[in-house]
Amino acid sequence: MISRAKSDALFAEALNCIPGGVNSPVRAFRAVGGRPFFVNRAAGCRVWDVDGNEYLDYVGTWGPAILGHAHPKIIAAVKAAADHGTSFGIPHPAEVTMAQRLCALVPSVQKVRMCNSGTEACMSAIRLARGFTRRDKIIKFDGCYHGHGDSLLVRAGSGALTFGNPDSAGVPADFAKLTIVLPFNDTEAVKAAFAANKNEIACIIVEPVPGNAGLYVPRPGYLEFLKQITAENGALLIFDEVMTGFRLAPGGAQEKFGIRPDLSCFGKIIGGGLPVGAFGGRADIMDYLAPLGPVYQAGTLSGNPLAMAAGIAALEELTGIQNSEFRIQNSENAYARLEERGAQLEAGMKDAAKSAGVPVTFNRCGSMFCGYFTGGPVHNLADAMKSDRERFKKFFHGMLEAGVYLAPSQFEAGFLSTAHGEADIEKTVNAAAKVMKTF
Ligand code: HOZ
Repeated sequence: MISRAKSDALFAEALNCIPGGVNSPVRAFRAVGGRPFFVNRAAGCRVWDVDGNEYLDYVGTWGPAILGHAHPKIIAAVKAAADHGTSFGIPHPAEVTMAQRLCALVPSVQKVRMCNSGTEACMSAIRLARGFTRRDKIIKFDGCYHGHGDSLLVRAGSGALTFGNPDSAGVPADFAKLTIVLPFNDTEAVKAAFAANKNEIACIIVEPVPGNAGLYVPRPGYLEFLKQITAENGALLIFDEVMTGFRLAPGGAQEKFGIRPDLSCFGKIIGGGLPVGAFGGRADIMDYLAPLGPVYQAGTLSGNPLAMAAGIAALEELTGIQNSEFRIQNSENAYARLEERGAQLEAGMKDAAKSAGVPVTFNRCGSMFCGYFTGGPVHNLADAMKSDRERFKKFFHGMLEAGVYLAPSQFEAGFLSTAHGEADIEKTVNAAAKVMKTF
């Protein structure tokens, strides 16, 4: 067993002054047992804990670290921005640059507003959809997680699901009543909901590739269907691309699948590791926001100069975007590299499971992935729940002992970065094969 004495001592202190010892529930390791390690530093695809142990990291700060940790261009951009001040609450040029880049990269985004987290982005997009349509009800999908806003913490994924509180205490029943929850990938359920709630549904919010109950992908035609049925019923389609944005393609899942939602929510990658969120879409809808329109939304730190600098540097490095014109770097196309590593990981994990005789369904979309300990396909939350979570716990701890850090819950996606090399994936797959052979 590797020693984590310093981490354990810090966690004991943390428990006295932070609820559960953590600032976000999944980090507490409660779904897998044991105690979290405390990180000292991170670089590329590796993190080091305060005891000096090294881990290959597949959490990537839950998605933002697509270029690996502490990317030199991002660090330099943040340092340079900090020299000019850390927050202004007054418009500054980097906000315009960021907005121009988001509009240039994401096909459906004509106007965009920055905020401070993915949660804020989704809350704000929902309010905007309700204000624009003058309707109150919304549709979300079982196991999708759109941050911790009241209307959205209903049958939610991520930590809410991990800890068995998909309907959080503290959300008034009257709010929850306005949220219609349906199974993902089921067209009939959506048709029935629109038929039963004529002219009452403001929007559908969906993670186009749900990554908060592990990872599963939309069936062919499903996202097109959502676009069509919302349009036919005067409702809006909101893509929550907090995870998938700039990850599955420069223009996110909407580019990959060729769909134009009415509104989209972003976070993670566009902050380059600093706290950030954004929501954007059709200009006529976005212009409903204050100060132009009647829907209020605001934030002291929105468009923060450090977050803008980090995010712009990340987007430039990842996509090659320059000014409002951009090019995808052909020589070292980051997305091709991510796909290559993803395919290597998928093939290796499937082989490892097969040779150990362990039923595993390995879902992957580009650089996002999840292995479920079940033999059957996983298309929705009900399928995901069939995974053997006792096996996942064993697997998680076995991998951690081998120096590979996976998300400490079955119901989170794994993330690859451009810093993961062939040898790193090979090491991971070999470790997985060894761990599974002990089952
Ligand atoms: N909600 C995040 C995963 N889907 C977890 C964030 C964190 O713990 O940092």
